[in-house]
Amino acid sequence: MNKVLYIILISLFSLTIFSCAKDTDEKTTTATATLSAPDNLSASGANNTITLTWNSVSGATSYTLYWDNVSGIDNSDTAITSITNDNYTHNNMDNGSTYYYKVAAVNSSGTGTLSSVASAILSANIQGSETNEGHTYALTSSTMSWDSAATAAAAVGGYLATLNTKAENIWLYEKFGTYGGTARDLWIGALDNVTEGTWYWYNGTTSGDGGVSDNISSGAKWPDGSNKWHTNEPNDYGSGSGTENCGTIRSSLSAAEWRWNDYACSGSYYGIIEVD
Ligand SMILES: [Ca+2]
Ligand SMILES: [Ca+2]
Ligand SMILES: [Ca+2]
Repeated sequence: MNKVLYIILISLFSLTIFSCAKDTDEKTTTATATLSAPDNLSASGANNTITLTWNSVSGATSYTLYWDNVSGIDNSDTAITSITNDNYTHNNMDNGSTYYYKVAAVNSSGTGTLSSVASAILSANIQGSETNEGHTYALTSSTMSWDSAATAAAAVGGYLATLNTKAENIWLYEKFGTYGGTARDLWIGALDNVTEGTWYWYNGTTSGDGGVSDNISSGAKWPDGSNKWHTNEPNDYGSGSGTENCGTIRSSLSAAEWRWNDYACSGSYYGIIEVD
């Protein structure tokens, strides 16, 4: 073969290979990316059912929901696929567990980033459960003494709520203070049963917030200057000192009220359970 022709053919062959490689690279860089995580995943539990809602993601063809009854959800957990709405009703769930969820948007490139976690508790002793800021909250199914409410909380791995911020306080009032349309007082985890007038959270102190959570004495205020306790409360009302030693959110007042009252611990109210 002519040596010059041979070199020309080899050169053309190399050029063809180079061109093909370049085409492949361009296809990769222009492919559609997977989608970002849906915001505001929320879980509400009651009556063996958990209802989940989230913000829709532009470009999603469906959503995949991952769940388990232990925390630490990732894409190896049980998946519910092909959800075409931005909500899901999870039916026929067993009582006695806390259920954890994350959701991801799906497009032609696959499953996107998983959302933050939402959770709800189902228990025979609980009538409703909601998530806020990474904590699970639940309302006891009936009224009971403070001690019984604390026992019900421990039975699901929680405690009667510690109110760390005004936002948490108001959120709890709005979610549970008139749950099911009935205004009710709600046991929280505040006590002055050891030394009259010395209020503390029975579940322990909170560090790292400048003492905001732990200051629950009479006259205590949130950082915005609003009072934690209702007007003239706590008043240890009743015959003799130490009569009212357990804290509540006082939602039963005719005027909407998220602030607190002290009641006799033997009183019968609903409890707000908090689970970390
Ligand atoms: Ca709390
Ligand atoms: Ca008292
Ligand atoms: Ca009182």
